[in-house]
Amino acid sequence: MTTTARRADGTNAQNAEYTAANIQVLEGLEAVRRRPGMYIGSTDQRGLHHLIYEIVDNAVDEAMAGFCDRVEVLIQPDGSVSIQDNGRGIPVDRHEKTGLSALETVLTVLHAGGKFGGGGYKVSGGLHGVGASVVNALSEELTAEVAKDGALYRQSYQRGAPTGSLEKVRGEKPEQNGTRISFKPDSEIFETLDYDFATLAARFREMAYLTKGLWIQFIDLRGDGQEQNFYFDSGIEAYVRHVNRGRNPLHADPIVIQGERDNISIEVALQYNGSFSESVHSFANCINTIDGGSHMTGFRSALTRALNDYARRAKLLKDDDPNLSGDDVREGLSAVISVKLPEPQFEGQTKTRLGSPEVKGLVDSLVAASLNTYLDENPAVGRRIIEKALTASRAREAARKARDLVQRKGVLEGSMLPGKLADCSESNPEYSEIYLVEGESAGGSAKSARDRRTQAILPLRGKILNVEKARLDKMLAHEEIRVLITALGTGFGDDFDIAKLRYGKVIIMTDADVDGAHIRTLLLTFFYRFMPELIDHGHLYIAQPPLYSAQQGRNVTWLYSDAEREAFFSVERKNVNMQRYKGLGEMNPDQLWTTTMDPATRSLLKVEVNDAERADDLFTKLMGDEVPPRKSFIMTHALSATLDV
Ligand code: 0RA
Repeated sequence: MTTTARRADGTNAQNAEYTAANIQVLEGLEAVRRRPGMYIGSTDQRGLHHLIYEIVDNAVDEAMAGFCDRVEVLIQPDGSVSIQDNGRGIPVDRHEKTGLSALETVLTVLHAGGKFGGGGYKVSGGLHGVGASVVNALSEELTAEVAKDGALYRQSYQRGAPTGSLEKVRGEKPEQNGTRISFKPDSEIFETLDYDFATLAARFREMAYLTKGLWIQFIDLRGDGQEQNFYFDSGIEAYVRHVNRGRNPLHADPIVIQGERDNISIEVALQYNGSFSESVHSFANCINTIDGGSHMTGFRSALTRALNDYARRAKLLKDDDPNLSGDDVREGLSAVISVKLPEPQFEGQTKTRLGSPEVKGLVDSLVAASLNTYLDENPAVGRRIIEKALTASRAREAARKARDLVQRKGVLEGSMLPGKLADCSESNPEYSEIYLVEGESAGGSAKSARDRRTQAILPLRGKILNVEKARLDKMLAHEEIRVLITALGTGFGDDFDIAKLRYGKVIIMTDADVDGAHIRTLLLTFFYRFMPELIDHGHLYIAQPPLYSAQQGRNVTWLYSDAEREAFFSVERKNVNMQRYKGLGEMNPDQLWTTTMDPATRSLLKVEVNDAERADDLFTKLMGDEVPPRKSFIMTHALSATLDV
């Protein structure tokens, strides 16, 4: 089979090479029609908009290359769209490889756009760069008109296939070069032909900001008709002003940074406002890189460094102050970063992050150097920005503390019981009790000694902190306290709920020595201060281990105080083996059970606060800042003073 193609100059070309190429072309376009989603994402309104973007991008590329300053987008009442620019006009001469005109190649060969012609693009946009051929394949009808060198050329297509050859329109002598592509999306492919004016307008606005000096006219002839024009002399500087409108800018004019190196153009505009949010938009070749990438990374690093350097130079940060963080310097920041480069690499699932690693260092060094200069020349602005960042830093520190508190509370409310807790099997608090035991070794003894059905053991390591002086948040930073609260199950602070107490008796069991007394007092203080209900409802107890054992043959007598000891020796005793117990760990589990833990034989002190005021006063005295007299005072007075024995 041979196919006849009429060339732009009106002659016919017949050859096998062309035939093979043409079959490939038709197969390519057929593939697009079979699986449109692969090329434009979807066939809903988004996909529909994508067709327009694709063609407008090509015109904007021509503008970025400096050959075009006007783009008109026109939606007709029947849903067809035409996009016209005043660029050089798509070339119409014969394309080497395909034997077709360059225009037909662009419109029928997948991915051909921008890759032909010696004067191709320096940079190329396009959302996915699928090219005009995809738009052509998905259009019922498409007509391309090119005004070039005083002549007008035209060619039409249906669903991607040319309906005739490229013709030179007789009698037309256009004075200006340019391109107009008009197409009607295929209703067999698209679920809707209903464009959204506002969505399209927002995109055109963005493109106009990013291509300073480009005029985009958008006319919608459907319904009552609408028109919007976008033109920004100052490009992204105007973009930043737009973002900051109504946001109370901290300085009158955006800071503008521009430069070009290694064929990569970099433009940054930034302006702080009174808000707390960050609004930084980054683009690579006019594509909105919503996931950032190397240009964003370079910018952030430069901003943080330059502002810290300036703050130190200007003595707004003292030598021993920590640096401002990235988050601090970006609070209330509005910025636009736009880079243009020959072959951008996009990464990520949606290709919305710029890879191109070489961009990072270029942006970083340009932004840092420019900011340094700007801040030195505009110290009043510099001071305002640094003061804002310092405020952000302080607020962040306060928020962090509050958040820590909340998070810890979350831990306390969780269902996870601490690992150190040897719980009992009884879950009814009426029948269960928990021993708070000082030290691991005593804890071990108590675990062996206990009735595991009703008695839980929680060993507490070392000295719990001095709760009288500690604030709520500091106290919760203490592991032992968190473990204790979790084991009790009541929650804490505002969330305290006595009904959730997991044990009817909370028993403090400490050594009968100075340290034991100290820890006991600390625990009492904690409960008194932070869980007074526990005392009010009569849940808090103190275990009474013996001080001495007196062994006579097989008889062992346990003596719980010096008074008992004296009474014991007030009668004649022979061959008594007296032992003083210093620590709970010195008793074997059997002994601990019979003397201290067996409900049938033990004695417990119930903690009662009869006179709250007096107790409060005492605790304050005990736990105040004067350390030296404290220990002896605790030993001699604490228990008797606060406890109703
Ligand atoms: C490459 C080279 C030349 C023009 C274009 C591309 C071009 C493409 C589009 C797409 C939409 N509008 C456009 N305008 C121009 C010009 C080569 C020459 O100087 O002839």
